[in-house]
Amino acid sequence: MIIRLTPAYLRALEQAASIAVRQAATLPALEAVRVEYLGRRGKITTALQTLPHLPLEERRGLGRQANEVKRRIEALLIERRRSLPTSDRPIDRSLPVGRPERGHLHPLTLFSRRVMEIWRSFGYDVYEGPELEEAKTNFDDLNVPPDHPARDVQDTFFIQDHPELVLRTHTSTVQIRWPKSYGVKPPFKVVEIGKVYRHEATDATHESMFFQCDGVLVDRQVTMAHLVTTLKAFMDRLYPGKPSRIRPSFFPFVEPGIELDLWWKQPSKPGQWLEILGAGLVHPNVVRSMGLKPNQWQGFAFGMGLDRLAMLEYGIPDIRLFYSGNLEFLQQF
Ligand code: FA5
Repeated sequence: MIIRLTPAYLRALEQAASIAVRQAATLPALEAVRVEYLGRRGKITTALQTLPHLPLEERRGLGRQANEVKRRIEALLIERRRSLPTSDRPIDRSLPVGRPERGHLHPLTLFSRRVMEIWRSFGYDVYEGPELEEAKTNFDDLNVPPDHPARDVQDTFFIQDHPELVLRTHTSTVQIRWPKSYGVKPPFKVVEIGKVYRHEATDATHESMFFQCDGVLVDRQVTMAHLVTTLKAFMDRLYPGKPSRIRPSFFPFVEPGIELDLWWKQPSKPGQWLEILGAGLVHPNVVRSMGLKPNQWQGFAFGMGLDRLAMLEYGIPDIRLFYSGNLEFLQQF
């Protein structure tokens, strides 16, 4: 068909196109409208092709007008496309939905629960104390002297304008809080698992926030034999047959003090001892802080690094992975 391009013809085309766009109820129908008007052989395209045959004085005005009509039709098509459903299939609301991805417990939570179960089976109570702790409970009551390096701002997170508060540096605070805050009378045995904070550089086995599990038992005539037997029984339940060693050590809140290491062997690396816990017989000054008489009551206490134990359990080479938020790592558990 030979068409004569005129302003009236362009107006008619635009009107027809906008009605067709509005009436298109599906994406394929809308595509057909686009082809009809803007396709290679479409009505607007064909009209534009007639331009060179027009007298020069008509050509310029009509060319501009035709291009404007083209742009307006394109804009209408884009707007209509956004408002149409992306699929022609009717929506069946009774169909089962795809399974949403589910999260799961963090490996340290899973591991803490296992550790807690073992202590519960040994008859221990479970306590949960505050992470924002009084400096007195974190240090003084535990016989840590005022000039001890742990009290330095280089090692401990203090709270600005509140020198009496710290982010607890260990869960050994359970030794004071359990008998004092709860008025629990001896004999008692209790464990606490929780986060602790230290202002220190991190590496594969050190974090500035990590988990500890502390325990304390108070009774009459408690000896190192009770402590060592308890720790061995715990390790045998957690890691039957894993090589361990006990060394003498020093902590202000126990006397005598020991440390326990476990053998850590990673693939293609030489094995090494990894320090897991500190322990000892509760210092008489700490027994007094509990509000008890040291000539009547004795106790043992221990504090272990849960992250390090979990590293051995799951074969994790670097403690920082626990806190990396790396989904590839976390989804393995
Ligand atoms: C203590 O925190 C003592 N409160 C433990 C204790 C309790 C001793 C009761 C005596 C009686 P230490 O700073 O060594 O001690 O920490 C105990 C364990 O926590 C370590 O053996 C180690 O397994 C773990 N640990 C210590 N520092 C870090 C760290 N920066 N990152 C990860 N784990 C750590």
